[in-house]
Amino acid sequence: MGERYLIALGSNQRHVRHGAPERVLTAALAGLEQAGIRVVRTGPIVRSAPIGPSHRRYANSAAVVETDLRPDALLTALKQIERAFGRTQRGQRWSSRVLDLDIVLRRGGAWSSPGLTVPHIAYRTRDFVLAPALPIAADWRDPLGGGTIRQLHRRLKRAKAITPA
Ligand code: A4P
Ligand code: MG
Repeated sequence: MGERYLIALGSNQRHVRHGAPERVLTAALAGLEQAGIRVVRTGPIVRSAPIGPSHRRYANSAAVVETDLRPDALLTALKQIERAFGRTQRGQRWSSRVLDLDIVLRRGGAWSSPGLTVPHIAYRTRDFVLAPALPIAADWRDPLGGGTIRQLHRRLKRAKAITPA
């Protein structure tokens, strides 16, 4: 049947119609459904300071989705939704964005093709990905040996307790 994926959602810019980043994320979940991507579970919305050059705070969340789309086709669909939300900035990596949709994990295992790497290369050390994913995908296992979301989250908390960010 369908494939399951863990998607990370991020926003640190208002949308002309939807408004604040939190509302952008809620609207993005509806956008996924409209694109035929079934949202099975959604995590909480967390707020955090930006990593990288942007100065605006982020709202982040996570969703488990089910779809027949293979990873490349899913990425294309996610980029279409980002564009529909007016994400136009290109060139500067980590710049402010209305909506960022990343594929964090795929239930069926790792995936690598030009332009797409799953698991997402940076998710293991990002609290703004792991914290919203914890209530909905705690037992999902990193196919490259990184452990479960629960273990990754615990490890990150421990590391932070030793070396404050
Ligand atoms: N790409 C490769 N693998 C993937 C994947 N698993 N999921 C490629 C999605 N895309 C993937 O992404 C650049 C290219 O990565 C895509 O075209 C795709 O082919 P992008 O979304 O266009 O650009 P980006 O997001 O600016 O770059 P990047 O490197 O993905 O940045 P990140 O890692 O997404 O980080 N701070 C807080 N607090 N919260 C955030 O959400 N996000 C970022 C962006 C920085 N700081 C943040 C946050
Ligand atoms: Mg991205």
